[in-house]
Amino acid sequence: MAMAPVAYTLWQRHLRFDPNDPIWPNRDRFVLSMGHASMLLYSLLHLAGVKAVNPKYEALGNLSVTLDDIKRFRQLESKCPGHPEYRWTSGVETTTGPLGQGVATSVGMAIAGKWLAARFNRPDYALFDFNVFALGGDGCLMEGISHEAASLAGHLRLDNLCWIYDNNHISIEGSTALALSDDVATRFLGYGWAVERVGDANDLSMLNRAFETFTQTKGRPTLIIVDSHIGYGAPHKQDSHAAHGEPLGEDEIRLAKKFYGWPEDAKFLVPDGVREHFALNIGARGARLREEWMTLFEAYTTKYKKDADALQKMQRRELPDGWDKALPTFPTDAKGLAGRDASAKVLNALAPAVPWLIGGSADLAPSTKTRLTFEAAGDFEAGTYAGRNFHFGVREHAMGAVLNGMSLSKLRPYGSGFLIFSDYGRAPIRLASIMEIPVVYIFTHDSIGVGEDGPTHQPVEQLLSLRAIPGLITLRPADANEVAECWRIVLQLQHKPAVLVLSRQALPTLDRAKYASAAGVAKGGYVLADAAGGPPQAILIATGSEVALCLTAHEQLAAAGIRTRVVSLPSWELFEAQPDAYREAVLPPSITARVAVEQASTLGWSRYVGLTGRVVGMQTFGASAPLKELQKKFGFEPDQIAAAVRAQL
Ligand SMILES: Cc1ncc(C[n+]2csc(CCOP(=O)(O)OP(=O)(O)O)c2C)c(N)n1
Ligand SMILES: [Mg+2]
Repeated sequence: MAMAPVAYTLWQRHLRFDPNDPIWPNRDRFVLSMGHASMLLYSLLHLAGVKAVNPKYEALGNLSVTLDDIKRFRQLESKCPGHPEYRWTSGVETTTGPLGQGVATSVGMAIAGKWLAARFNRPDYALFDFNVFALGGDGCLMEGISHEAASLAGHLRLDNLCWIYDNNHISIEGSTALALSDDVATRFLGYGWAVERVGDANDLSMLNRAFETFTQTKGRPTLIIVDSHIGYGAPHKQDSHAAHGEPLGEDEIRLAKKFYGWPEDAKFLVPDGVREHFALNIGARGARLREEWMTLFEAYTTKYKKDADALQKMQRRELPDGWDKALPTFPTDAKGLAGRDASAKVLNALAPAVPWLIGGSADLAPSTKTRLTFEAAGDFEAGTYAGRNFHFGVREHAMGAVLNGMSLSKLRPYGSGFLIFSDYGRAPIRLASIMEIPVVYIFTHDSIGVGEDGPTHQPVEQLLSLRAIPGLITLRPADANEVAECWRIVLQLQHKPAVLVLSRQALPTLDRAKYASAAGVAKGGYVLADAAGGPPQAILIATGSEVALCLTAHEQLAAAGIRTRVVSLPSWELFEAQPDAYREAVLPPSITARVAVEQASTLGWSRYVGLTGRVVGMQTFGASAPLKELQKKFGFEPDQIAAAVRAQL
């Protein structure tokens, strides 16, 4: 209720958005970061007559949000779920609800706007100049992620970004004075933002001026602080946290309607002329702007065919033809290559063929090896926005949300860091999976293999916890050729995020003439080495750096006349998606002597080794010591693995 005038002014007078085509690439973005106020967004989508878009990106004739959906707010199948959900309700630009995520995601969208403009605009062809608006409350600004994201946005001088702060001094427990005494204006000035104030959320002309000032402000993002009264017009609940946390109740609703001069008995009333009023403003303006853009894009297509083609492909999350031609294969090498180094080679081979594959690191690129090193790659920096190497700073949480915003804008972003710090950015990874967007995460330093850095830097439960996120594809490749195959799979994902879990230390590049082809990675798991002279007596299952240990154990056991099979299982999710017949061929139910080896939490492995199998994994945190000593201490040596197999038999 309180923010309705703000949303009204923005949508009706400023937002460049065509309700008939809510995915038009150069539309302004509106993000409702305070996802609990979802009804504000649903009302806008309904009143503006926003049309539904199907999974083939076709705008259908029907409304995205019907009055019936609104009547069925928060009920199963309604297009109006409790919090706004991308992909479920057309016109919702990003899923929000976890406070702070929306504002941070909007930074990614603004970054995408700058990148697209720098890469695709030509003299007389301003294809991209959209603005990004995000509406957030006290909660969004209290969350740490907003601090990280605002700091990055200020540094990058994103003048296409406008946050609107609903300054109502109320959150769930009561007055914000309980826990907040920031000087928000000074805070944002310190980040290099322009700050404006609107003292009354009902003052449409002040709001209008604030948005106009934003569009004229160059070189910095804008924060508009709007003073408002939660539950405005509800006489007993206004300015109280009860207006946030409880239904107003029948009597209070009547009084609020009276205050607004509304028929007190009417429910779900849209007075005559309201939809027409929206059609005449946001509708007419949006249709005209989209039409002009389409004409511009047609001319652009004749003149810059290749770029136009790239844009079309990006919109559909397709890849350029022949993108995987440059995918390297690696020769057998006992000394081998670290997972991160193999990934660097693959990424740098593929990136020239996929120009919108862009990303970077939370200040760890020299360690994660994610830098694009070819000459044309460049750096994305304030003022020079065409670069492909991003520097997110030491801000893992914001990095995740920014990647989401970039992906929602149809770029193909990746972000990187140490696996241990995936915890810091877990919330946006989860949201990427809920939204079904193909963000790629490259997490290196994947285990106690980190060695001397010790337990604070050695992941134990992170891999398992990423596997627990529904829809997320995790991959922990065993050698350089598996790394290449992982990238082949990951880039083809259109609606799933993926995590590449890579080693810091060298892993031998396996002899693929002796062992099975790394193409097996596509199935998530495959028989890498099998028993000779009869069916296997036991199965060894491993991922990543432990696969080579298992191969050594397998050979030791073979010399002693014990027949084992070694299964490389880089991706549980891909393996689980295979037909039963394939999974049973790889892990025959009749062979119950099984040992799984992974330098991570053992939780979950019983799925593959059964109740009687053995898991060689981590039961505790690691320790600071050279890798060799840690392997010995925690049981990751071929002798110990072979002993586990013997015990199983
Ligand atoms: C990360 C996160 N923590 C907690 C919540 C639960 N929560 C929902 S709204 C809210 C209070 C938000 O206050 P504010 O943003 O000022 O919204 P207002 O009450 O003014 O509408 C909280 C704590 C949440 N949605 N997300
Ligand atoms: Mg508030």
